[in-house]
Amino acid sequence: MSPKKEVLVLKDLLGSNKKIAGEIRAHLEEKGILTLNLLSSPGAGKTTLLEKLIEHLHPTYRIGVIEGDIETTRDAERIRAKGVSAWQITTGGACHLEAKMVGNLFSQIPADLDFLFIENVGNLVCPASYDLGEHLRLVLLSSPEGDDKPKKYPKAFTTADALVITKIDLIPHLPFDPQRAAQEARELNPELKIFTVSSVTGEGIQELSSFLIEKLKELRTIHA
Ligand SMILES: Nc1nc2c(ncn2[C@@H]2O[C@H](COP(=O)(O)OP(=O)(O)OP(=O)(O)O)[C@@H](O)[C@H]2O)c(=O)[nH]1
Ligand SMILES: [Mg+2]
Repeated sequence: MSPKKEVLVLKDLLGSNKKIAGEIRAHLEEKGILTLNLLSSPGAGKTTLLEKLIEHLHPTYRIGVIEGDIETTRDAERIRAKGVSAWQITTGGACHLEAKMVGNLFSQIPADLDFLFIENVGNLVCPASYDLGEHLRLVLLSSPEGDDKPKKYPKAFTTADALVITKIDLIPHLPFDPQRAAQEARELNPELKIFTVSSVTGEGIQELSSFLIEKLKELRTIHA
């Protein structure tokens, strides 16, 4: 295929993804379910952060989790062990989730959820191009990855609503400057909300939980 045709095919794919994502978002808004898409490189701490958020939010809030991975149901099993429903999507090789994969699960997802978390495939590049119908996109950057990453992988940061700097308990052992990471990310996206958390010590989890609860209230006020 010529490069020009390849670009056109990609545009078509993204166009139809966008349409499905819009339908998913409208459905979720009607039900009052705040939906979050979590993006990061592999191992940045997405599932561990979800486990911690569940400890804070469940059972006061009803939570469901969609887990995206290339292979295995390990992350869904971790979430179920916390007493929360989880649906695993295994992409069999694809490096990102697409809206139609989320849409296919809809008949299984209870209509009375408060929060639907979608953990994307561990990858800081491809998932950034695919709207899944979420209301908020969280990008995680863990301290061992380095504070220079936002400008090297800009789309994940320009399309996100919030940056969550994870594994801050490790900062004393690393040449990682959270201020530098935050500044780079804000230069790309001045609107970005920034949180710093450790899923080991629990630092910052309360602040992030409160932000999510606030956003749930906003969603329900707007779509009452
Ligand atoms: N020190 C420290 N380790 C953490 C923290 N959060 C997660 N980890 C560890 O980092 C590793 C990866 O965490 P996961 O939560 O599985 O990462 P993930 O982003 O879900 O990984 P994938 O789903 O494979 O992309 C595990 O060994 C976690 O125990 C943290 O806040 N501090
Ligand atoms: Mg995971």
